[in-house]
Amino acid sequence: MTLTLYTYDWLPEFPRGFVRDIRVRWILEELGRDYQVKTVPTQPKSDAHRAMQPFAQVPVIQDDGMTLFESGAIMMHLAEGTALLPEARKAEVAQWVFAALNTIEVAGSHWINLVLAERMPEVFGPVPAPAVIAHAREGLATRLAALENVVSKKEWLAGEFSVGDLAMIDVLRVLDAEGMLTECPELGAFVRRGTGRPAFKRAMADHMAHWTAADEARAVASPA
Ligand SMILES: N[C@@H](CCC(=O)N[C@@H](CS)C(=O)NCC(=O)O)C(=O)O
Repeated sequence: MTLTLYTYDWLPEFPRGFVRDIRVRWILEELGRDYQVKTVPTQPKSDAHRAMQPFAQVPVIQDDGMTLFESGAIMMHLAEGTALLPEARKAEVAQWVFAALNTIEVAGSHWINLVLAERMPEVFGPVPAPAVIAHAREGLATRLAALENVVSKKEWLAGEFSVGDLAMIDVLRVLDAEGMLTECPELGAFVRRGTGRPAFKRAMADHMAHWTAADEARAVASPA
Protein backbone atom coordinates (compact mmCIF):
# COMPACT_ATOMS: atom_id res chain seq x y z
CA MET A 1 0.00 0.00 0.00
CA THR A 2 1.24 3.51 -0.80
CA LEU A 3 2.72 5.30 2.18
CA THR A 4 0.82 8.41 3.30
CA LEU A 5 2.57 11.47 4.67
CA TYR A 6 0.51 14.04 6.58
CA THR A 7 1.39 17.70 6.70
CA TYR A 8 -0.60 20.90 7.22
CA ASP A 9 -3.22 22.14 4.75
CA TRP A 10 -1.69 25.63 4.75
CA LEU A 11 0.97 27.62 6.56
CA PRO A 12 2.19 31.21 6.28
CA GLU A 13 5.42 31.93 4.39
CA PHE A 14 7.93 31.97 7.24
CA PRO A 15 8.09 28.27 8.20
CA ARG A 16 7.93 27.02 4.62
CA GLY A 17 11.03 25.09 3.67
CA PHE A 18 11.49 24.01 7.28
CA VAL A 19 8.27 22.21 8.21
CA ARG A 20 9.38 18.77 9.38
CA ASP A 21 7.55 16.90 6.64
CA ILE A 22 10.60 17.87 4.53
CA ARG A 23 12.85 15.38 6.35
CA VAL A 24 10.35 12.60 5.68
CA ARG A 25 10.03 13.61 2.03
CA TRP A 26 13.83 13.65 1.81
CA ILE A 27 14.32 10.15 3.18
CA LEU A 28 11.49 8.81 0.99
CA GLU A 29 13.22 10.34 -2.04
CA GLU A 30 16.58 8.87 -1.01
CA LEU A 31 14.92 5.46 -0.81
CA GLY A 32 12.94 5.89 -4.03
CA ARG A 33 9.69 5.14 -2.23
CA ASP A 34 6.32 6.23 -3.57
CA TYR A 35 4.11 8.22 -1.25
CA GLN A 36 1.02 10.36 -1.20
CA VAL A 37 0.47 13.51 0.82
CA LYS A 38 -2.66 14.16 2.87
CA THR A 39 -3.31 17.17 5.03
CA VAL A 40 -4.55 18.05 8.48
CA PRO A 41 -6.01 21.47 9.27
CA THR A 42 -3.53 23.97 10.71
CA GLN A 43 -6.23 25.70 12.77
CA PRO A 44 -8.29 24.60 14.50
CA LYS A 45 -6.55 21.28 15.11
CA SER A 46 -8.89 18.36 14.46
CA ASP A 47 -9.75 15.32 16.58
CA ALA A 48 -8.77 13.15 13.61
CA HIS A 49 -5.32 14.77 13.74
CA ARG A 50 -5.01 14.21 17.51
CA ALA A 51 -6.03 10.58 17.05
CA MET A 52 -2.91 10.13 14.88
CA GLN A 53 -0.58 12.53 16.70
CA PRO A 54 -1.49 13.22 20.35
CA PHE A 55 0.31 16.60 20.29
CA ALA A 56 -1.45 17.57 17.03
CA GLN A 57 1.83 18.15 15.21
CA VAL A 58 3.24 17.05 11.87
CA PRO A 59 4.71 14.94 10.38
CA VAL A 60 2.71 11.73 10.68
CA ILE A 61 2.91 8.76 8.35
CA GLN A 62 0.76 5.75 7.67
CA ASP A 63 2.81 2.85 6.37
CA ASP A 64 1.74 -0.73 5.99
CA GLY A 65 -1.22 -0.35 8.35
CA MET A 66 0.83 1.49 10.99
CA THR A 67 0.41 5.14 12.01
CA LEU A 68 3.62 6.74 13.23
CA PHE A 69 4.52 10.19 14.53
CA GLU A 70 7.78 11.88 15.70
CA SER A 71 10.07 12.60 12.78
CA GLY A 72 12.94 10.68 14.43
CA ALA A 73 10.87 7.52 14.80
CA ILE A 74 9.59 7.94 11.24
CA MET A 75 13.11 8.34 9.81
CA MET A 76 14.41 5.32 11.75
CA HIS A 77 11.44 3.22 10.66
CA LEU A 78 11.91 4.12 7.01
CA ALA A 79 15.69 3.64 7.13
CA GLU A 80 15.42 0.16 8.69
CA GLY A 81 16.90 -2.50 6.41
CA THR A 82 18.31 0.06 3.95
CA ALA A 83 21.76 1.49 3.26
CA LEU A 84 20.77 4.58 5.27
CA LEU A 85 20.91 2.45 8.44
CA PRO A 86 23.55 -0.21 7.82
CA GLU A 87 23.28 -3.18 10.20
CA ALA A 88 26.98 -3.01 11.12
CA ARG A 89 26.77 0.64 12.24
CA LYS A 90 23.15 0.77 13.42
CA ALA A 91 23.82 1.98 16.98
CA GLU A 92 26.33 4.55 15.77
CA VAL A 93 23.92 5.94 13.17
CA ALA A 94 21.08 5.98 15.74
CA GLN A 95 23.39 7.93 18.06
CA TRP A 96 23.67 10.67 15.42
CA VAL A 97 19.91 10.77 14.86
CA PHE A 98 19.47 11.29 18.61
CA ALA A 99 22.28 13.87 18.67
CA ALA A 100 20.56 15.74 15.84
CA LEU A 101 17.14 15.81 17.50
CA ASN A 102 17.99 15.78 21.17
CA THR A 103 21.22 17.80 21.39
CA ILE A 104 21.28 20.17 18.40
CA GLU A 105 17.57 20.58 17.58
CA VAL A 106 16.62 21.06 21.24
CA ALA A 107 19.18 23.86 21.66
CA GLY A 108 18.39 25.28 18.21
CA SER A 109 14.63 25.35 18.75
CA HIS A 110 15.07 27.00 22.14
CA TRP A 111 17.12 29.81 20.58
CA ILE A 112 14.93 30.16 17.49
CA ASN A 113 11.75 30.36 19.57
CA LEU A 114 13.28 33.26 21.50
CA VAL A 115 14.35 34.97 18.26
CA LEU A 116 10.84 34.52 16.86
CA ALA A 117 9.34 35.91 20.06
CA GLU A 118 11.47 39.00 19.60
CA ARG A 119 10.60 39.24 15.88
CA MET A 120 6.88 38.40 16.07
CA PRO A 121 5.74 38.90 19.67
CA GLU A 122 2.09 38.89 18.58
CA VAL A 123 2.52 35.22 17.59
CA PHE A 124 5.47 33.94 19.65
CA GLY A 125 5.77 36.51 22.47
CA PRO A 126 6.33 37.70 25.12
CA VAL A 127 9.54 39.49 24.03
CA PRO A 128 12.48 37.93 25.90
CA ALA A 129 15.22 40.00 27.53
CA PRO A 130 18.28 40.32 25.25
CA ALA A 131 20.43 38.52 27.86
CA VAL A 132 18.09 35.52 27.69
CA ILE A 133 18.47 35.30 23.90
CA ALA A 134 22.26 35.75 24.17
CA HIS A 135 22.46 32.94 26.75
CA ALA A 136 20.51 30.56 24.50
CA ARG A 137 22.68 31.54 21.52
CA GLU A 138 25.85 30.85 23.51
CA GLY A 139 24.63 27.40 24.56
CA LEU A 140 23.78 26.55 20.96
CA ALA A 141 27.10 27.94 19.67
CA THR A 142 29.02 25.68 22.08
CA ARG A 143 27.25 22.61 20.70
CA LEU A 144 27.76 23.73 17.11
CA ALA A 145 31.48 24.29 17.71
CA ALA A 146 31.78 20.72 19.01
CA LEU A 147 29.94 19.39 15.97
CA GLU A 148 32.11 21.53 13.68
CA ASN A 149 35.11 19.72 15.11
CA VAL A 150 33.54 16.30 14.37
CA VAL A 151 32.54 17.21 10.83
CA SER A 152 35.94 18.71 10.04
CA LYS A 153 37.37 15.20 10.17
CA LYS A 154 34.92 13.32 7.95
CA GLU A 155 32.56 13.64 5.04
CA TRP A 156 29.61 11.97 6.75
CA LEU A 157 28.96 11.22 10.43
CA ALA A 158 29.11 7.42 10.37
CA GLY A 159 30.68 5.97 7.24
CA GLU A 160 28.58 6.49 4.13
CA PHE A 161 25.67 8.96 3.98
CA SER A 162 23.11 7.72 6.52
CA VAL A 163 19.87 8.68 8.22
CA GLY A 164 22.11 10.27 10.89
CA ASP A 165 23.43 12.76 8.32
CA LEU A 166 19.96 13.37 6.91
CA ALA A 167 18.54 14.18 10.36
CA MET A 168 21.50 16.35 11.34
CA ILE A 169 21.56 18.30 8.08
CA ASP A 170 17.84 18.99 8.22
CA VAL A 171 18.21 20.26 11.78
CA LEU A 172 21.18 22.45 10.79
CA ARG A 173 19.43 24.00 7.77
CA VAL A 174 17.27 26.34 9.78
CA LEU A 175 20.25 27.41 11.91
CA ASP A 176 22.15 28.10 8.70
CA ALA A 177 19.23 30.18 7.41
CA GLU A 178 19.31 32.17 10.67
CA GLY A 179 23.05 32.87 10.28
CA MET A 180 24.19 30.54 13.08
CA LEU A 181 26.70 28.67 10.88
CA THR A 182 28.77 31.65 9.77
CA GLU A 183 31.50 30.70 12.25
CA CYS A 184 31.23 27.00 11.38
CA PRO A 185 32.44 26.65 7.77
CA GLU A 186 32.71 22.84 8.03
CA LEU A 187 29.08 22.62 9.10
CA GLY A 188 28.09 24.94 6.26
CA ALA A 189 29.88 22.64 3.81
CA PHE A 190 28.25 19.58 5.45
CA VAL A 191 24.81 21.15 4.96
CA ARG A 192 25.61 21.93 1.31
CA ARG A 193 26.81 18.33 0.74
CA GLY A 194 23.45 17.09 1.97
CA THR A 195 21.20 19.65 0.32
CA GLY A 196 23.08 19.21 -2.96
CA ARG A 197 21.83 15.63 -3.19
CA PRO A 198 19.22 15.11 -5.93
CA ALA A 199 16.84 13.48 -3.42
CA PHE A 200 16.90 16.59 -1.22
CA LYS A 201 16.25 18.84 -4.20
CA ARG A 202 13.23 16.76 -5.27
CA ALA A 203 11.91 16.71 -1.71
CA MET A 204 12.27 20.48 -1.35
CA ALA A 205 10.61 21.14 -4.73
CA ASP A 206 7.63 18.99 -3.71
CA HIS A 207 7.49 20.57 -0.26
CA MET A 208 7.37 24.09 -1.71
CA ALA A 209 4.90 23.05 -4.45
CA HIS A 210 2.60 21.84 -1.67
CA TRP A 211 2.46 25.34 -0.14
CA THR A 212 1.93 26.99 -3.53
CA ALA A 213 -1.00 24.64 -4.17
CA ALA A 214 -2.29 25.41 -0.67
CA ASP A 215 -2.22 29.16 -1.44
CA GLU A 216 -4.11 28.54 -4.69
CA ALA A 217 -6.74 26.40 -2.96
CA ARG A 218 -7.21 29.13 -0.36
CA ALA A 219 -7.58 31.81 -3.05
CA VAL A 220 -10.29 29.75 -4.75
CA ALA A 221 -12.09 29.12 -1.43
CA SER A 222 -11.95 32.81 -0.38
CA PRO A 223 -11.55 35.04 -3.45
CA ALA A 224 -10.32 38.56 -2.64
N1 LIG B 1 9.31 16.30 17.89
C1 LIG B 1 8.36 16.45 16.81
C2 LIG B 1 8.17 17.92 16.57
C3 LIG B 1 7.08 18.13 15.54
C4 LIG B 1 6.79 19.61 15.33
O1 LIG B 1 7.19 20.48 16.15
N2 LIG B 1 6.07 19.90 14.26
C5 LIG B 1 5.71 21.26 13.96
C6 LIG B 1 5.81 21.51 12.47
S1 LIG B 1 7.49 21.39 11.96
C7 LIG B 1 4.27 21.44 14.36
O2 LIG B 1 3.40 20.66 14.00
N3 LIG B 1 4.02 22.52 15.11
C8 LIG B 1 2.71 22.90 15.52
C9 LIG B 1 2.45 22.63 16.96
O3 LIG B 1 3.36 22.21 17.69
O4 LIG B 1 1.30 22.84 17.36
C10 LIG B 1 8.87 15.74 15.55
O5 LIG B 1 10.09 15.73 15.34
O6 LIG B 1 8.05 15.19 14.80
